Amino acid sequence: MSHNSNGTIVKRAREDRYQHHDYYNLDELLSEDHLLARDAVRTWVKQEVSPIIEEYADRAECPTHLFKGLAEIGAFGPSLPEEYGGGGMDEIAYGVIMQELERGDSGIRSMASVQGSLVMYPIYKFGSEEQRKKYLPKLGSGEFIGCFGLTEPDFGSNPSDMITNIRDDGDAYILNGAKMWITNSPVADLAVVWAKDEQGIIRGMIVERGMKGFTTPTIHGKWSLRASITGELVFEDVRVPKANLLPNVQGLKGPLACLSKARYGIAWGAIGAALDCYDAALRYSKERIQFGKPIGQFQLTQKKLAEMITEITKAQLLTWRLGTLANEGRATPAQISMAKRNNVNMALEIAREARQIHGGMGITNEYPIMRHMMNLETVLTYEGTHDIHLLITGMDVTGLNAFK
Ligand code: TGC
Ligand code: FAD
Repeated sequence: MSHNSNGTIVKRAREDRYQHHDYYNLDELLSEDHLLARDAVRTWVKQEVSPIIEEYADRAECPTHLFKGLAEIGAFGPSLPEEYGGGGMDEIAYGVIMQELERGDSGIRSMASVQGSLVMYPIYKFGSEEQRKKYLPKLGSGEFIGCFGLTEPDFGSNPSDMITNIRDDGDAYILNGAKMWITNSPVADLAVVWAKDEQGIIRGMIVERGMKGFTTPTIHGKWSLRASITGELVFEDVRVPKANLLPNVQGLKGPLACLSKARYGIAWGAIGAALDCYDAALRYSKERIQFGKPIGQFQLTQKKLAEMITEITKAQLLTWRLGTLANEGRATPAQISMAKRNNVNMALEIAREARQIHGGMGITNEYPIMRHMMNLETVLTYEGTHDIHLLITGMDVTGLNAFK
């Protein structure tokens, strides 16, 4: 912020002074391809996201023009095969891309997570060859925008109780119900929707904008993820052609497999948000003088910064190992839950500490801290809440199920 001659506050684009932090030389564990992908996305974020993000978040508006750019930098399905619109890279490349996007803003990472892991992935994994050919190249290039409908107004953490349903009607299914809190729904061309059939089995299907009875109202009033657009999906006797049913999966494991893919990306993404807060706080601690010294010279500030980089480094190691396991096809859903839970909570705590280091300035959009902090409140909740992931770990280590 600055003031004009009338004393009015004038907003200006925040300068992105982010510098790389790699305390344990973890870059040495990355391949040339990983580093190239990461640096390309970092440059894109500095050029395209940082100059506009505060203003879009302030207006609670999604920078939808960035969908095309996200496609161009390969952010949609980085680890899906190239012939199906993906990037043909490995899981660590996918991770570092998500990290850089979320360093810019969790909402921008969300745009990519949903498109790649929650829309392209289920069509690739569970769709017919016709569905793959029809939708994936257009999703990969950003020509189509997709969304993922699992959560309902009355069923969030327990999607298995969903009431959205389909009924057989000759060459189509009749879809009824509603989905809530759906990222990108108001701007989506298509939705991957999970609904129960007449036998009560969860099935996935592709619902296209324009189908009669299908609407996507916007949810307003969010104080978090303000640069991401969120809405509902409402189905009133929507005729969905049988050709749109995903043929190759039945049951909750379908959507949960997509969530595993997206939660993995979030585990990496959260490190990006944490790094951005740490970077800003470290710089501020050297520039801000109180009691005649930089505040970074006070032991209490050093404790905050030392703990931040320690937690970031632990999260980086956890995630790198998870990525290695994922590349070998050995990352379990419970391991992914542990990383998502740990890293998002770590990032939120770092955002809070970084805000303190910035004093009053920390609450302004002169710095990215408060925006990251507010975003991370959503990230802590979506894709499985902090406590749900704890219970997944608890179930894994005890063999006892706290949900049932
Ligand atoms: P449960 O009986 O445990 O499991 C049902 C079947 O699914 C299998 N499974 C998984 N498969 C793949 N990946 C996973 N992560 C899996 N977790 C479980 C499981 O083996 C079983 O298979 P089978 O063959 O026996 O049928 O199911 P449950 O009903 O007891 O639920 C367990 C629970 C609570 C962990 C699950 O419902 C859950 O994860 N709840 C949280 C819901 C959630 O995460 N919602 C996210 C909505 S999407 C979203 O937030 C997008 S935000 C996007 C953005 O903007 O970035
Ligand atoms: P609830 O399930 O009602 O939980 C409320 C509280 O109860 C939480 O603290 C939870 O941990 C706790 N709780 C619940 N069950 C238990 C238990 N067994 N033991 C202990 N505690 C428990 N969903 C989609 O399908 N697609 C999307 O694209 C999508 N995008 C989203 C975007 C945003 C901005 C937000 C906020 C959410 C989005 N979601 C999306 C929904 C998200 O996944 C849910 O909000 C989340 O799964 C939690 O569900 P809920 O909000 O209904 O909370």
